[in-house]
Amino acid sequence: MAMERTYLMVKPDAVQRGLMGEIVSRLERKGLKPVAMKFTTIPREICENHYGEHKGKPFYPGLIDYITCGPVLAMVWEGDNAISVCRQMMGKTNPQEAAPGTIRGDYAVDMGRNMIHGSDSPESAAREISIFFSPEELMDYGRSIDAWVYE
Ligand code: IDP
Ligand code: MG
Repeated sequence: MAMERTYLMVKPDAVQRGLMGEIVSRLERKGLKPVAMKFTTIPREICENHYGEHKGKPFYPGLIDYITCGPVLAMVWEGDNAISVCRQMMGKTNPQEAAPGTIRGDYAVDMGRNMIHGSDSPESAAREISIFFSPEELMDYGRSIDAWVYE
């Protein structure tokens, strides 16, 4: 098994639309384990750091405005191959191309209002987790149900 941690973030549009619980619920029902959560409005400089790879792209200013416009739910989730499992649950970046059954496929229609962020590699997961959480905010605990989630 490849136990991984990934940084996920319910974006401001999903918070405003009352869909935080829906997203957390899907992740829980999948069998993933919550490691950290924080309801917070992201300062601009931190958002610019988080999305540094997109600096200079045409959508970048709008992206920073969007993500900093209101509270987000910053989260860390753990599971076997959690990074790719969560990317699959999110669906493609463009919600119009995201498959039904995915979060973006079921709830969004616009690339600039696509509900959720998820790390795309172990390197970006480690980087993003460290931007939003200190080590002591990451909960280390066991769950008896994991014997029924993993063989
Ligand atoms: P991802 O969120 O699926 O990893 P990225 O390519 O990393 O997609 O883009 C980061 C975020 O920037 C997207 O989730 C979306 O909110 C926004 N974004 C990307 N491309 C566009 C675009 O062409 N128009 C508007 N927003 C975009
Ligand atoms: Mg990305």
